[in-house]
Amino acid sequence: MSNGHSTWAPKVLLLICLASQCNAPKNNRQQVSGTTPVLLAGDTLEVNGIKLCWCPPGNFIMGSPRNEADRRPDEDQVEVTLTRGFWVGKYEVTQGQWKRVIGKLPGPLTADGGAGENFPLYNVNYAEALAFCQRLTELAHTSGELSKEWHFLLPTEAQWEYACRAGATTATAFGNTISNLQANFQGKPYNTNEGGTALKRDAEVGSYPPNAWGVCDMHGNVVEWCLDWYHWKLPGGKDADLSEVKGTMNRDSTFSRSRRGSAWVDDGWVCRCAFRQRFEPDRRYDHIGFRIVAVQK
Ligand SMILES: [Ca+2]
Repeated sequence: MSNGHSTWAPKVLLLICLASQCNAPKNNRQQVSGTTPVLLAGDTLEVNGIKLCWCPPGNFIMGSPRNEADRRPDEDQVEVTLTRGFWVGKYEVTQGQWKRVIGKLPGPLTADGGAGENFPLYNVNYAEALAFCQRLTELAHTSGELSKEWHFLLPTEAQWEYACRAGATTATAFGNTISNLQANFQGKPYNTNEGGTALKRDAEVGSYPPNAWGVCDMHGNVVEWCLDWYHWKLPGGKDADLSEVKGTMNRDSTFSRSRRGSAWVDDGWVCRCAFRQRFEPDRRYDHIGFRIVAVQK
């Protein structure tokens, strides 16, 4: 996709301001009237050294069709409209970015999880991930890199799946198959005998090909926290946001947040765009991290 817009900060601010003035077109383009720039899906932006990809407003079918191999019953399809475009992290948040924005890592590093500036952050709970978003927002407002009408957050499940699919209606962003040539998971590839080698540990972010909108590692590497509470039924409709609505209760009467995207410990079928998991928000694990979005307030 076009990466024609530079990451030069004043231009970035201009683009964000322009985006905030737009209505939702039906195609994958964010049109701005007159001679002003046009934001295209996959256009890039960099804030505080963190690369982001543009996800235009649009409609999509969230979840999986009944005939998709290995689907689960909490993936029944719904139609979703996202009326406003948003920026999504090109990569999972890295350990280096965490150190720069927050300081001390939130949890221990492990041998399998990996250590290094470009490895994804993990062993982070939901509140800590949100605190990162809040601090990054403060820094970006102060530096002028982000308009005050925008802020960083975790993606809703709808935003996550929209960015993962990048226009694809297939089981994965790469078609109805996925292998270790395309994503970091272990175990059987999905719907293919294609090879590749499972690392059986984390990889540096961006070690695998991006999807059509330039976003990397939506399939595999670390699972990613979403903003929403987990609801058995997918939220459909306009700008679905279940971050304030507690959903399906766990057996022990607790509630879970949603997490998406599979990890280096998972089989290939878990990499499907529609695959969903839950996790109690105060817990942490060495294969669960997050990625950010920038959205209008
Ligand atoms: Ca991931």
